[in-house]
Amino acid sequence: MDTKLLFQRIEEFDTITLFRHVSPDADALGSQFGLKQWIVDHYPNKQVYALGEERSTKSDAFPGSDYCDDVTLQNSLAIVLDTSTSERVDDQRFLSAKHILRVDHHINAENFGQEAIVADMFGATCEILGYLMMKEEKSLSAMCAQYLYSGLIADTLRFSIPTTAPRTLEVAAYLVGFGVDVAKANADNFSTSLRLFRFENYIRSNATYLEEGFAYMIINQEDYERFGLSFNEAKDKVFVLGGVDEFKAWAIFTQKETDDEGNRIYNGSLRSKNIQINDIAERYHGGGHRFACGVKGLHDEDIKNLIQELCERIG
Ligand SMILES: [Mn+2]
Repeated sequence: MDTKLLFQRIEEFDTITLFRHVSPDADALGSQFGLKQWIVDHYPNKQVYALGEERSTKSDAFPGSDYCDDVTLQNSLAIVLDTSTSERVDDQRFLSAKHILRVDHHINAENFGQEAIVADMFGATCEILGYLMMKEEKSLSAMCAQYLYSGLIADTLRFSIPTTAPRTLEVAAYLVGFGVDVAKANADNFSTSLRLFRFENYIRSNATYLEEGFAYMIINQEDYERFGLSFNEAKDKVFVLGGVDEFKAWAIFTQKETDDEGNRIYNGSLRSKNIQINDIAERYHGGGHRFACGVKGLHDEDIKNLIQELCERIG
């Protein structure tokens, strides 16, 4: 990995726009605001914009987005974070930027932009940024380190996913050395509201278990609305089914909308203990990591077929 490229490009441009993916998670937001903070700390005269419309409700640990006009954006260096396909970039104006650099830890699905720092063995985009800063011996403010650490523990599930490496923990140690409030980062990411706690218990009580070692839950719109939740609040609950000895793989399908014919349309999150499943997800308008991926736009029939394919793979 070229550990100098990111810093060279930042040096070269006076205006820098930072982009993340739609439905941003803590790694998308942490990498975006962590990098913004770093640039602001080190180059007070550069213009830096963190862009993106969509926000989940559980993101008060991060500031709001900036506004950037089209002309300013066209003259900027666009850094696209944590996003593997161009269509998933929140704010498609990134395409008009003077130069596009991508930093991502997803499996390389599409080459877009002029340059990329892509490393799919890294657990988080925040881990990549922290690694680059560590290797180049950059100093960080406590705020910058806090953002990066938050994204790091979110995507690595507190250093418990299979790709967690000595490097992951070295990066974490490097960040914590700049004054991260570790307990706050943990609470920001993993504490839950009473509404969500009750919804999570509903999932635990009602999930279906198949003897191949697969557990799943189909959640309809009226199910999550009964708990006072929006789609965006309800869709991220796949972790609820994790950590069960009997489950080799698990999934949650959440109804996003109803099509013109009245059919329910679902997005899904798939997880696997140690069997690759992302190639299956790719056949259902999805993809992601080997053991953690998503699918979208599924009808009831698609879900049935997908479950069968997953059971054949793990059974
Ligand atoms: Mn990520």
